[in-house]
Amino acid sequence: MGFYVTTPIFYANGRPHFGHAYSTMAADVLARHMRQRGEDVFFLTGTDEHGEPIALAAEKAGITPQELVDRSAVEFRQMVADVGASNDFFIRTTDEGHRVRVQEFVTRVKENGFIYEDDWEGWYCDSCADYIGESDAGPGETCPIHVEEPLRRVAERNWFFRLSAFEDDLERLYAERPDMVLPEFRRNEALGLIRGGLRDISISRSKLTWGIPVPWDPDQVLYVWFDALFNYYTALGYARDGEDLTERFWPFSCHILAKDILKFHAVMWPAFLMAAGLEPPHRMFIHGYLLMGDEKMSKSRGNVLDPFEVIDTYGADALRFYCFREVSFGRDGNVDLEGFRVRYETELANDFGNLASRTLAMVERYRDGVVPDADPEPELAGDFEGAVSALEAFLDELEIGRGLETIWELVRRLNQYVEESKPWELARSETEEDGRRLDSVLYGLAEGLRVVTLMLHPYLPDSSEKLLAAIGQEELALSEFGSRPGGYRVEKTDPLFPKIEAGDRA
Ligand code: ME8
Repeated sequence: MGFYVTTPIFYANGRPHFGHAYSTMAADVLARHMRQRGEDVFFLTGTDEHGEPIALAAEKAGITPQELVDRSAVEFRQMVADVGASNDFFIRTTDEGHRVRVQEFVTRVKENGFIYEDDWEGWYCDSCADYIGESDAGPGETCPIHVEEPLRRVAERNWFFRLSAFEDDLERLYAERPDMVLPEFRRNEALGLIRGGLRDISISRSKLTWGIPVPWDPDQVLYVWFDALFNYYTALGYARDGEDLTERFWPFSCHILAKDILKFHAVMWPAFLMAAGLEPPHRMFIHGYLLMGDEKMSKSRGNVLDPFEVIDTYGADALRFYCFREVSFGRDGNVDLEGFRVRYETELANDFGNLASRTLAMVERYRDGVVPDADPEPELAGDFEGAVSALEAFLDELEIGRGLETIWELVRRLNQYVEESKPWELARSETEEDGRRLDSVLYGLAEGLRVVTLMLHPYLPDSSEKLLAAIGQEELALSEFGSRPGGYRVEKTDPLFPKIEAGDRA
């Protein structure tokens, strides 16, 4: 069974922002962690390039939609690289491979009897690219989400998807798969939408040309969500030349997304798949919103955290660490520059950076750079018992923040161990017993550092690799405390998380 993790595909009409970076980092932590466990992993991200909002943005900018999405895809690819993501493929919905497969699916859904033609009249929000029910339109016919935007009255002859036919199937699916949608409160929200009754949805647009043509009615293009959601499935068919990955990875997907697109993923997507005769996704995790302090509203503009400036100054690891330490994954949470700096200094530089530099320096000073071949003290070994499986259990539940918290308890425990065992006093002593104890202490510290660094690798890919290289740990697989014998040489490294002077600050 493979492990297939995805981010939403981001709209190619805006600039990449913190929210996009956040979902990408989360998916990356899971992908890297599962690779460490020897799982067969595929990590997908990309851009959503069709639909009215994109056509409108291109018109405004005086360029063609294709030019707009080509530029935007470059920026999103850069964002993905900047946050250190290890994605296996970057899908663009303008890819030919995607288009032909979407056309196949929609044809299959029609053959299965779930698509029909009908007239429609109602409210439409250009920014949502969605129809708004009569009762959902805000006062003065504005969008309930884009409250400033007037809705458009539209009348069209369109193709419709029989979403209403899936109420019972969806209800049954949710009962059979209690953890398909996580966290639980989001699952309940989705169930509420299903139980509230589902309306059929229009899946084509007649006045738009920027999209995938409806195969049997080329004057219309497919509704952008009908096209976009299928990316999770189509990519597997053409991401690797000459190899179809579908059997290996579908339905073992784990979709990462935020609450804004819950309805599309938790209600429509499983229904689309069932209608095409395909397995619904294995899992999806709906995370919260990062609240970043609006430029206009924020009293001190100076405290707004720009993720890309932070990466330039402090590196991607620092940003990844901060996000998953600061905000409980699944909940909304505030992020700001001051909070970032505090965690950088107190946790990354002091807790972890110092633990690493102290440990390596003591092995150098007291044992000429060779970790003693000794047994660890039982108490320290005891504190590491079950640590790897605890981390695995959290990440199996996609609890990225709690996973990091478990690791951090060990980092703190190791620092406390340095204080308690006082290696510098043992080193001054002339007795054989203290010499042996120093061997055990140094072995335990080096071994603890190795184990936590491996566990931290998905969160801090760059700095962990530097440190693992310094201790000659080549394998990235998670490893139990006590499993690497001493007798190996370590090298010092430059500080992993250097002090950033005011002038260098983001
Ligand atoms: O909705 N905090 O694209 P999009 C955390 N193309 N995450 C955030 C966020 C925030 N403040 N703001 C955005 C689309 N996100 C569609 C998706 S999928 C088949 C099609 C993240 O560019 C979060 O993952 O508007 C959210 O779901 C996504 O960006 C929306 O990205």
